[in-house]
Amino acid sequence: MNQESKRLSLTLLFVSVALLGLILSSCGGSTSANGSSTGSNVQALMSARDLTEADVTAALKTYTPTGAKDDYMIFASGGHGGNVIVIGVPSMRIHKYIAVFGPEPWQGYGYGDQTSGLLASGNLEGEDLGWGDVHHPALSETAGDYDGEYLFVNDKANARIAVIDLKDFATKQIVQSGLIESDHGGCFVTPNTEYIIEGSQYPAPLNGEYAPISEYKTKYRGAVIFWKFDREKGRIDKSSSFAIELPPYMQDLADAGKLATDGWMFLNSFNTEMAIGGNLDGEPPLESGASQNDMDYMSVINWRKAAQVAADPANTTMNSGLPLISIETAVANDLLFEVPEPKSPHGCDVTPDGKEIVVAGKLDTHATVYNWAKMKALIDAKDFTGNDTYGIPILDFQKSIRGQVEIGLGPLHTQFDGDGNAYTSVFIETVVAKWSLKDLKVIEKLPVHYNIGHLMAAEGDTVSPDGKYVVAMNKWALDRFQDVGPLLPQNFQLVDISGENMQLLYDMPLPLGEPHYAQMIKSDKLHPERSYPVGTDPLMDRIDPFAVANGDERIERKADGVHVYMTAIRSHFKPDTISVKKGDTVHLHLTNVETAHDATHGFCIGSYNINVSLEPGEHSNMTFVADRAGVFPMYCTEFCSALHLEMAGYFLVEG
Ligand code: K7E
Ligand code: CUA
Repeated sequence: MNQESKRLSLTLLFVSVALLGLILSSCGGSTSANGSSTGSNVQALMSARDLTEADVTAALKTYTPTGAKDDYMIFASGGHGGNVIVIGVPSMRIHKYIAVFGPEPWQGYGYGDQTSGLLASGNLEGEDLGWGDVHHPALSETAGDYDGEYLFVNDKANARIAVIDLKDFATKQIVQSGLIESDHGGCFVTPNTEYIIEGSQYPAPLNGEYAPISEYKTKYRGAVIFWKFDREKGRIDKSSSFAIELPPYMQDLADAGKLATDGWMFLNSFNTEMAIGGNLDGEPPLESGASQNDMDYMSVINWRKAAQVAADPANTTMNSGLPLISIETAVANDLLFEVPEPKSPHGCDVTPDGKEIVVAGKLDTHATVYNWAKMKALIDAKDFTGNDTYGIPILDFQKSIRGQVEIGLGPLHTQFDGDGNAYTSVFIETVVAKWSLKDLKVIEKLPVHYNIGHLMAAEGDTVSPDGKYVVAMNKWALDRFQDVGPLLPQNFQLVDISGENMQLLYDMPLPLGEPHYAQMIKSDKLHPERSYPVGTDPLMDRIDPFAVANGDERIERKADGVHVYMTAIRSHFKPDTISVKKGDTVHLHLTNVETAHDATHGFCIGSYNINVSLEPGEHSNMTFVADRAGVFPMYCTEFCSALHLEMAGYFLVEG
C-alpha cells in the first residue's frame, strides 16, 4: 500500500468511526450540540430504511463518492458472454466489459476489418464461433506478483486462449491449438509469465481426430499446453510453445508453482475411473461412473525441465504445429508424477510462499495440504508406490501431505491473505471458511448467498496477498434480488476480511455470466493509456498503413474497389457524402484524428452492418460490397458533442 492510499484509508476509517460514534451517541439520546442534527438525520434514515449498525458500517466501507476511485480492480470472467468484466472494489461498480471471444457492438468489436479478423482467427475449421465459455482470467506476473501489464483468459468450450493488453484493455490475440477439444486448467501463468498454461478438460483423440468411444483408454488423451509469451511483442509465440500428453482423466484446475515450487505446476484430475457414460445403454451415467474411486490424481509437472526437453526435436512429435512430449518421454525424463487426491477434486491452489498446495474436493469434506518439501524428497529418492495405467509414477498420499482441514460440505477453491490464513469456498454448505494455514483449523465460517463457486482475494494469487477483501462468486441468487424472470443474475458478495470477523459488505447482481473466476489487482498497478497516437490500429499496435491525416481525406477508385479515406473530428466526418455504384467493393479507411481523452466517435451505416468505435487516435478499416442500391444515412453513434446529431452524412449506392 502506498502512502497516499494508506492515508486515505486511515481517513476513511476515522470518518467511519466518527460517524458511527455520532450515530451511537444519538441513539443514546446524547445532546451533543454539533452532532445531534446529523446524528438524528442518520438515525432517521436508518429507521426509515430499516438499517442496522452493521449495515451502516458496511455502507461506509463501500460508499464511493462521485469522483473518488476504487482501490482495487477485479477482472472477472464473463462466462458465456465470452468477455471480461472489470469491477471496482470496494464500490463494486462495473467499469468495463472487455470483448474477447464474441462481438461487442459498443466497442465495435467484431465489425471492422481488424477485430472481425481477430475473431475469425479464433474460429475452428471454418465454424464461426460467436461465443466463448470464459473461466479463468490470469493477470501477468513479474516475480510472482501481478504487474498490471496483460490479462489472459481461456475459453473452455473451444479450447482457446486470448491475450488482453492492459495498456488499452483490449484483446490482441486469440490462439487455438487444434490439439485439444476443451480446456479448463487455464489460464495460469508462470511467475514471470514465461508461459501461459492451458490444460485440457474432456479427453478426446488429439488433433481433432476421430476414434470410437470404446477406444477411450487407448485413443483419447488429455494434454497441457505451455504457450510461450513474448512480453516484448505482447503476443503468444506459438513457435516456442510446447505441450505434454496426459492420460484420459478429466484434468481440472491447475496452478503454477512459485518461490519454493518455481518451475513446477500442479494439475488436478477427476474421472481417473475413465468412465464414459452410456446411460441410454444401461451403463451408469458419467457422473456416477466418475465418482467411484476414493482417490483421483493430481499431476505434478516439472515445466522448466519440460521446456528443455521439448527444445530437442528428438524428444517430441509435432501435433497441430506444437511439439508434444509423450507420456512415455515425460516419465523417462522425470517430468510427470501423480499424487493421489481425495475424491473428485476441484480447486488446486499454491500457497503464497509456494511451499504447499491446497486441494479441495467436491465430494470430500476436507481441504488437503500437500507439502512440497515432502513431495520433492519422494521424487528425488524415486520413492513411488507404483505407476498408473499409463506408467506415470505415483507418490504416496500420506507421505506427501502435511495434513487435512475439516472444512465442510463441498469445498472448492482456496485463496489467501497476507497473515497466514486461507479462505475456502464451500459450495454445498454455502459459506466462506476461513482457516489457519499454521495449525489447519477452521477459524470462522461466513454464510454467503448462495452456493459459492470461486472466491477471490485482493492480490490473492500472488506471492504477497493484500488481505482486506474477499469476493464470493455465488452461483445461485434465489431471494437476494428483485425477480427478473427464471434466469437470475449471479451474486458477487464483497467481504471485508481485515477485521477480527469477516463482514459481508455488498451484494452485486451480475447480469452477465456465468462468471467463474476473477483476479483482483491493486488499482495503482494499472497504467492504461488515455488515447492512441493518431492513426493507430490497436490490434497491430502500429500506425495503420491506411491511416488518414487531417487534410488528407479523399476518395480513390482503384482496381480493387473504391477507397474512401475519411477522418472523424467533432462534429463531422470528412467526406460526409460517399457515392458508389452497386457491386463496388468499398474500403472505408477512417481515422479519429482527435487526441482529447474520451473523445470517442462511433461510425455506422445502417443496414450494411457497419459499426465501429473509434477511440481518440484510433484508425479502423471496413471492407464490404455495396450489393444493394439505395441511400443510406451514416452517422456518429457516440454522443460526442453538442452537434453530435449533425455528425452524419450519406452513403449512396447507385443501382
Ligand atoms: Cu467454475 Cu474454476 Cu471453471 Cu470452480 S470453475 S466453480
Ligand atoms: Cu461523433 Cu457523435
